[in-house]
Amino acid sequence: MKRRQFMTAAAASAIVAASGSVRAQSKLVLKATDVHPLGYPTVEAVVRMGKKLEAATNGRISVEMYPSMQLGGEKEMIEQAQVGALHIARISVGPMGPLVPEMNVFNLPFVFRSAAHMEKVIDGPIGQEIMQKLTDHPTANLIGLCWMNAGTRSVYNSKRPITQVSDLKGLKIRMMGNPLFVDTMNALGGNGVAMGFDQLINAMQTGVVDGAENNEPSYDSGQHYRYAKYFSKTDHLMIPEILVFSKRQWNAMSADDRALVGRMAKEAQLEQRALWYEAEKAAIGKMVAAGVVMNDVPNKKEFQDAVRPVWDKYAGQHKALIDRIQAVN
Ligand code: GTR
Repeated sequence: MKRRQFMTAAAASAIVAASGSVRAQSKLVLKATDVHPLGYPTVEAVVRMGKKLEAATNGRISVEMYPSMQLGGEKEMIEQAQVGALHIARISVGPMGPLVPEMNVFNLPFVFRSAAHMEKVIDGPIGQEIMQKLTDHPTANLIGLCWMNAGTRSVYNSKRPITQVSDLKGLKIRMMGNPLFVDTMNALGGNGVAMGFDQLINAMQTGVVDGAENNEPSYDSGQHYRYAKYFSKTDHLMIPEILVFSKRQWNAMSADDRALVGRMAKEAQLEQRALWYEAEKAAIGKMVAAGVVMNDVPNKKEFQDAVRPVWDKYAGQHKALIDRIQAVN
């Protein structure tokens, strides 16, 4: 009896050891998604990150990319990452603002002076702190991996060029799902309509909205120019994007694997940036070729003054943070 018990224990520990080594070597396929198509800078950066992870782990860790809203719109992507149904999601800070209040500071209209200013902020301690707020958020269930560039957002519509604030009067403009953006459009005199990126084409086709606002690469790759040919360089928002990782999966990974993913994500941040500037240039070229009517806004200050009520409503609670952002140069 004694002997039998001993053997059973030995057999059990052999099984435990075997399953441990199987676990150490078992393949991990990280499911990643993005609203944008293959080739878009954010998608390409994550695809490249996957190849690097695969090379660094001899194929043990890889990334499977689901581009073009294959897993739903941005809201669905966030929800799926939160429950661990997917592992990596590239999302905008836009819809994260209501969840992580400090992130909403990046969503304030005209908060950054220039792309260089924005990059300095996200690359520095403020960027790190704000990303950490997301990671530490008690119910978000997400790990913030890195920032990405998304240029500036400008208004486009099917009716007329916007050269001054009053041109927006009466226009229904789709905004991202965050009350701050609806308030921004309303402060400018338009009618802000919140909806997902995945619903926008249909809304423009059916006249539910007259247009939207976004950066040039999204306008181009989303083929929004087919429904809204007036693209007016309002540059009212400069919202960075983020790569998030499911906390559930993160907690299941070894410290080494986490460090590796974290390091590669940091590299992806810079790789995406270079791709971003190329894509922006290419998109503008394609917009010209597609006959988009583009115009500059001669008096930006008029737009900045018009969104003061948005600052009054949302900025007060973050004054110290905003002062620090403005002091970065
Ligand atoms: C894009 C951004 C997406 C999404 C989209 C939108 O510029 O990359 O993540 O936020 O805008 O307007 O919903």
